[in-house]
Amino acid sequence: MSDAASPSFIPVTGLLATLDQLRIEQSGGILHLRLNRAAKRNAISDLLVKQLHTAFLNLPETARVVVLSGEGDHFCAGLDLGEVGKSDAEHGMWHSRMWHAAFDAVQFGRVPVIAVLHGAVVGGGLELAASAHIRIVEPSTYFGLPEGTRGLFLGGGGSVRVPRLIGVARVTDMMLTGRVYEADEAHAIGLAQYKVGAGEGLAKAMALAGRISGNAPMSNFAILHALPRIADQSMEEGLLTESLMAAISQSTDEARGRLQAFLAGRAAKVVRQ
Ligand code: 1HE
Repeated sequence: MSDAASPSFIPVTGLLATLDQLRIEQSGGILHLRLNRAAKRNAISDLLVKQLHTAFLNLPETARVVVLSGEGDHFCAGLDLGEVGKSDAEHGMWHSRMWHAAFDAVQFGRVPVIAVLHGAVVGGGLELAASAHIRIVEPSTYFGLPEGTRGLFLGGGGSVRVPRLIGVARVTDMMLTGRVYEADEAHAIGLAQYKVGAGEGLAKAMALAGRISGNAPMSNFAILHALPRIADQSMEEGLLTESLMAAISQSTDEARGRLQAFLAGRAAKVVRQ
């Protein structure tokens, strides 16, 4: 992936700079976080998942959007298979819960996360990508869930998040038969919202990040934290949650100012892109 889209990014300092399994840079409100284990295809070791958790719990106050990508030729090869053999059932349970905590911090953190995907997005790599809010695929991207062939099961929230994107039947097929979805088909079935040309993922992410940063913070909060909860609620509960969120959002000074600006002809109209 080309870096040309992000010339003004500079490395972060402080705690986040100590996370050696990640490479983290910031430009204004955009934090670019790369998985930095290319020699192992960004396979997720215990150390990497802990560092991801730390990073998302300690985002700089100034960050308004995170762009997540992978160094090297692949986004992520999933669980570090070199670490699995040590597991008994109790360790396996806590290992999975550690991943849940980390990926919950990605999905239910303070800021929207855009994943720029290329090469392999497999196993735990897909579980991580599914925790992001926006997924962009380049033509090299492919998705797989090889857990069945390794004698494993999903453990990073994938059995909860991936069926919500593409349905239980497709996930069942991927896991039973090893079916791999290439970028075009993955985009068509909803594994990614955007499909771009080779090397264009980061530029697309930066453009989307700019738009997201321009939203009212309370609206972004509602989109991240209320929308997925509403989807999991009964219709009656969902409608009530929606009413609460709508009332809170529209009663902020930010909303009042934005509505007045529109009515005075000072705000952008909805435009076709
Ligand atoms: C790894 C891993 C890994 C690569 N754990 N070390 N995930 C998988 O079953 C995917 C396994 N990986 C692959 O199928 C391939 O590596 C790829 C298709 C992703 C990339 O192929 P390639 O040809 O570019 O790389 P490579 O030569 O296979 O791997 C380069 C090195 O990375 C090599 O180590 P080296 O020391 O010999 O150089 C590989 O061993 C290493 N490597 N992938 C450990 N995954 C919470 S539950 C989640 C459950 C899962 O995620 S199951 C799916 C696991």
